[in-house]
Amino acid sequence: MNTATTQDPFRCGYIAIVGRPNVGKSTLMNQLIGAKVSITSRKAQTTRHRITGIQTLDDAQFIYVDTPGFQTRHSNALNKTLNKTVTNTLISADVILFLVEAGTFGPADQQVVDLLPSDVPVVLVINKSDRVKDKAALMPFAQEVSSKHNFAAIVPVSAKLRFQLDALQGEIKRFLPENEAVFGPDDITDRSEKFLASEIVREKLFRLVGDELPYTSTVLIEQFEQEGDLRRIFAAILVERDTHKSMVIGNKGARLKEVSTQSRLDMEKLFGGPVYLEIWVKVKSGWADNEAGLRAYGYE
Ligand SMILES: Nc1nc2c(ncn2[C@@H]2O[C@H](COP(=O)(O)OP(=O)(O)OP(=O)(O)O)[C@@H](O)[C@H]2O)c(=O)[nH]1
Ligand SMILES: [Mg+2]
Repeated sequence: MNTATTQDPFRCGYIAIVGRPNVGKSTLMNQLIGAKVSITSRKAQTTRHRITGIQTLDDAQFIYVDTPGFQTRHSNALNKTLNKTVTNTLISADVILFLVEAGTFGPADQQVVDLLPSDVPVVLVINKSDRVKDKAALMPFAQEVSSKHNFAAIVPVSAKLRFQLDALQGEIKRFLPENEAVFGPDDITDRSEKFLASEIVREKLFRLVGDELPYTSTVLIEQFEQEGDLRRIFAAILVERDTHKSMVIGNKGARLKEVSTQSRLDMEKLFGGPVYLEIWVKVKSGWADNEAGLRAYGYE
């Protein structure tokens, strides 16, 4: 814990986390705030919404905003919506974290650089540095990427191993404006438990069902009730076709059971109490094809 003195004005601001898909944006946010509010997986398009993660210290409040990976194909309604979420988040940021993967900078990264405003401090975060055996190779890579934009700071990190996250936090804090706290000291997100529950089930779906399951599968919480400590949650996994339904259910229901068990354990950890969870699989096609369908499933 930092000890605030009267010389230290309180700082509070919004920190946008942007980058191409799969660079580790959500992993980084969760590690920075010390709680898992944003889902992660090795598949691209894991994050589909703007997700806030809050950390409050004695002298500062960090309001991180995790965003979907910027999609290079803009052709369908879902991708357009995801990219709009990224650009809208950039508009209201006090600080921007631009993430790249150590050793890799391609056209998909450049497209995100092209979105960066020139009047907001941008920290270049070189993630997954644990994967680079020869640390000396990070220097020329950092130099190459730093020529693409006028970055306020450059920090190599490993979100997964928590390497250099304190250094990153220190850099961010320097750029936070002097402001009162926006959220309470114990808040970790502005998202509802119902929303977080649907995201947890979607994460297990992404992680436990094979790559053949189309990205248009989604999760809807049909009922969320609290009785004392116990949360009763009824969720529906929506898939495009009957064949996808059997993929999710698995042999004798084994896969759905695993999705359900792992989801429940994560929910109990995040909500801090017992959860009763029932999950059904339903066929519903075409929801991601148009804006009305997207809005119906909570896309902004
Ligand atoms: N080795 C290593 N893997 C990491 C690190 N950070 C994240 N990953 C892995 O990278 C994959 C993607 O992580 P996410 O946090 O979901 O990435 P994202 O940028 O949020 O992805 P989208 O939301 O799909 O854009 C996961 O398998 C993570 O475990 C890291 O520092 N080192
Ligand atoms: Mg993500």
